[in-house]
Amino acid sequence: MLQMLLGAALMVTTSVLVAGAQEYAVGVQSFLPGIGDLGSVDLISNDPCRGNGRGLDLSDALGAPNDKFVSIGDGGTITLSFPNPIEDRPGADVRVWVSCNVSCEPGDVAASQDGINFVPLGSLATPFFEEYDLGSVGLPFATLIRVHDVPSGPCPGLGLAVDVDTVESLHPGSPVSVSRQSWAAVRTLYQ
Ligand SMILES: [Ca+2]
Ligand SMILES: [Ca+2]
Repeated sequence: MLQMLLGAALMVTTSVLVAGAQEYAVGVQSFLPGIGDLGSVDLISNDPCRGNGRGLDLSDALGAPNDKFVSIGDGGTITLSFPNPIEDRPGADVRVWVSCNVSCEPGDVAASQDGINFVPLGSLATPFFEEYDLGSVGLPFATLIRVHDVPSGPCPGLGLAVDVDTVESLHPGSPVSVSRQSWAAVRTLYQ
């Protein structure tokens, strides 16, 4: 039994050492569309910032950044899920990718571990992407990231709703998190 436990401890150490690369949002956990400026957008040019609107396709907010955006509607909210929990490690842990027009249609970002309680991470108004640190708000990990559009942006006529390209997990937790939880559970049983 003890040897098995030591083996588990060694597995945890190995997993920490080989922790993986970035991951991107893979699912829409919930979507509450706002009213106005709702749909998908293909970027034409960053200079000047221009896009072509089309029908709403929520998959445009998933995967690697590709200049295809979901404009979530004025006052809308989209919550995205990931293959693995996002862990707090040194520096920023979450990168939210948005359009060049976000300063005219700002939003805010929050993180959740359970889909019920969301902790604000900060505002979203910097073109292309903005980064957030889970540790700065006391979260050791998060499983969901929510982007909320601040209603009625500061540039009337130039777009109302934040355009979400994707959300990136800079510090995917698995298999580290699973190993840690398993080890903690085993150790509790052993004691
Ligand atoms: Ca961090
Ligand atoms: Ca996209």
